[in-house]
Amino acid sequence: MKKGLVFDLDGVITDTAKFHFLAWRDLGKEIGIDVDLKFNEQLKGISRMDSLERILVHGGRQNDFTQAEKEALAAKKNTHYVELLQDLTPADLLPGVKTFLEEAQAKKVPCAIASASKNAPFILEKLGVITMFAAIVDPATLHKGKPDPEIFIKAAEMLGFTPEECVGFEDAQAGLDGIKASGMYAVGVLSGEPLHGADQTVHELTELDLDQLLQK
Ligand code: B16
Ligand code: MG
Repeated sequence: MKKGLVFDLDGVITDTAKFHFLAWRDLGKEIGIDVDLKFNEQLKGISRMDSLERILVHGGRQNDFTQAEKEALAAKKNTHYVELLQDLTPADLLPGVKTFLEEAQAKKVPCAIASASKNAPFILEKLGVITMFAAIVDPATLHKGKPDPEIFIKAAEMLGFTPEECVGFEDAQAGLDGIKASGMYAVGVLSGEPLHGADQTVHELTELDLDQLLQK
């Protein structure tokens, strides 16, 4: 019997990948690196600094910047990304999310957010669902990013459960690998690219029956 639900944010609760893409693409242009939609797939679930490192390697410029310069580049991307987030509203929740969270709340099944994004609290405020989460892991407190299971283990701990007592939801392969490595039951949310190793996959949360899921 499962007792808690642990959600990734980008790609599960809302689709902010398109804004990450626009912000990285523009930053890439400034430093002569082409970031296209296909390459952007590799950045899903990956932290801001690790995403920048991947972009620099992709463009063969991994040795061209000091740490301070890299931090300035990442900050610039984030400023642009946050600008793009200003118009987010509850209408930007992915299909079925609101109903699913409301059902969990009614059944007293606590929910947590395990997102690599340092902007998660701001995004959840904009979407009008921040009060539906009993815990939000602060990615700044982590030692390792996804696919390491640390963020999922921490989320379960914050809910007061073991990972085995939780269901995790992810749209990215790195995150899904982290969920499985933590010991949680993994629901993969498909958004184009196939996902490997999920216990169950759906295209949207409307396909799920919460009672059945809690029996897993
Ligand atoms: P930030 P998730 C991840 O969110 C995104 O998928 C990834 O593209 C992004 O680089 C990362 O958050 C960090 O975001 O720059 O806002 O701190 O999928 O883990 O919810
Ligand atoms: Mg995601």
